[in-house]
Amino acid sequence: MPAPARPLVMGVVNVTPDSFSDGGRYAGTDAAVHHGLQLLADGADLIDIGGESTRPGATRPLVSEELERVVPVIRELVGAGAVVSVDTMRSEVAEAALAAGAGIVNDVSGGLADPRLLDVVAESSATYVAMHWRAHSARMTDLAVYDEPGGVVAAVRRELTRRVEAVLAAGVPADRLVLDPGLGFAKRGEHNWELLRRLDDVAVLGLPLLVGASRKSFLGALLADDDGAPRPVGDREVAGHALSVLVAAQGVWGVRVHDVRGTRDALAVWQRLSGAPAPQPAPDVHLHQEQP
Ligand code: PMM
Repeated sequence: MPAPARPLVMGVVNVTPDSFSDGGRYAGTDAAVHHGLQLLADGADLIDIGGESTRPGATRPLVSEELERVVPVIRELVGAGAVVSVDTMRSEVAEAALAAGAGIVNDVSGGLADPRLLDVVAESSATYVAMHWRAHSARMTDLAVYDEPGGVVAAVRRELTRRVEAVLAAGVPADRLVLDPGLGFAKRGEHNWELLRRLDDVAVLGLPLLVGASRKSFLGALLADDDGAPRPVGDREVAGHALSVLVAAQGVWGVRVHDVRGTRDALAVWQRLSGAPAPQPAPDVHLHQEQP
């Protein structure tokens, strides 16, 4: 069987003072733009720009704060030729981001946090990423319970199916829809591993998948030292690259990562060995790929 195409590499720019993964390093517009340009130079296909930290227990920014964080960065990076995705759960932010040139709306709540966001996407030509989510960060750890038959995979599949129905009902066509299992969102380490082991069973209607494992705490726990202290966030990249290769071989549409250069290196090795074709060049707004 021919290898699936290389996944699109989505580089992360968190314009936040409090994200777990990069701790506020790109909180200002200039630093965020500079970082986005570096990710492009490193080989990112897409740049994901977010202004709300989703770390467990995080407080939500005001809408005005989120807008001030992301819109100028989106405008500059679109101007530099990037295909930009906005990481937001809010319709107002999605609307402003699309007006500033974003081509993808990456909604970690899959339309649950703000149902009007689906209408905004439906009225645009943007691609929509619907992630599996149960509640805002303050409550999500309490909801990491998957006791029903079929465990986490069956639950994520069922809950994503409901989201797909809502997204289609809002008028977003299926060929602009990408799903994400939401690693770490209302999930403990064992849930993330089970989902990664069975990604095929997560894909609903054969829709493409985006996977965001980069720097997450289940990798810190995997690499804990002899005393059980998790590996620090900045030192989890190699494990993330291994995962990017493994999910690439499973045919995912995209990987959301912080270290774009390392990811592209790891994927280059896999591509060379597997004969995987490059992804289709990312067009301006319409990024859906043929599934193998
Ligand atoms: N993870 C984070 C934020 N946004 N979006 C998608 N689609 N999938 C993810 O797994 C995801 C996301 C949280 O991590 P960060 O601090 O690296 O942004």
